[in-house]
Amino acid sequence: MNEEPSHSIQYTEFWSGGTGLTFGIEGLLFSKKSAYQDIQVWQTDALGRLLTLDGLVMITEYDEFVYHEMISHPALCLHPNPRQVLVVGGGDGGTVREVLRHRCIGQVDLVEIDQMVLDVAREFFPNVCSGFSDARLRIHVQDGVRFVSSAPGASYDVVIVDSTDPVGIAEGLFADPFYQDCARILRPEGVLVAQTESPLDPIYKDSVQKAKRLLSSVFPKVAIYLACIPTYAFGLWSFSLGSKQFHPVIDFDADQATARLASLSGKLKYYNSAVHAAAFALPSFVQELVGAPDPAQRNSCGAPEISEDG
Ligand code: AG3
Repeated sequence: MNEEPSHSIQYTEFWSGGTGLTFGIEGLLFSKKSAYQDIQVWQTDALGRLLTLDGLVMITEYDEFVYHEMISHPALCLHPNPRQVLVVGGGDGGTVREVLRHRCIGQVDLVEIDQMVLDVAREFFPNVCSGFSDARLRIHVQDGVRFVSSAPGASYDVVIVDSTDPVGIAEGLFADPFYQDCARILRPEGVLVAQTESPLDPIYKDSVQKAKRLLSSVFPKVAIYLACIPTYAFGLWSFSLGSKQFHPVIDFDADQATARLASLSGKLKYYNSAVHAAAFALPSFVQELVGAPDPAQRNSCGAPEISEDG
């Protein structure tokens, strides 16, 4: 047994197979059942505040920057001139905060199904939802699948899907009709990015595979990228990017991205143009799961290839 100082309260997110991540807890700040899910806010001993939905970690103040920067900036920096952005899910506001750092963005639509998540963010996570007062933001309390199915064609430059795990209310956000609609509402240079779980997760690693397959039938360029998010199940997290025109590695203009990043409001802590290229380099077990990257991408990364048959 590992002898750690005993904390009188602990919170554990149970992963699969009796594994999990335990937080020492100072106190429970909020606990309510909304129309959609159980919502809790915890004050942890070491990682700031923690938001859980149905018992699953959504954000900690400690590492939310990694996830929110990485779900936003790769797509925004790939697009030559993003103006209108749709964020599906992400009611805590972290993704929107990152999108709004780009001064070229004229309008962001945030579609969150659960009003209580927005309220909890306002009350307990002011540094995460700091974009909520930005005049460029419109908040829609609505089901994301329905919003996207009724949105006009070619009306967004970037769509970001910041969902919970692919069960219950988020299931429709990992499915073909939703991706088809996302492609329809994106303009010809449009880029979609979705959080797609951990490739190390024995149960949810299928989500990465499925996202790659479904997006490939809708977008001409599809690539998976990774970031380490220590408080999410199994730590190594995947994002799936579908693009109509620009390949996220081959067509990525690092100088343009660096110039764009220099003009952001606020300072990033994780993403930069070197991280962009690195994030798309896939470990061999992930290549076996989702297929090897485009050969031109491999060359431009200088990454060693693994053979298609493993
Ligand atoms: N969205 C991704 C949550 C997935 C976490 N899964 C888990 N802990 N098992 C979080 C919303 C952040 N804006």
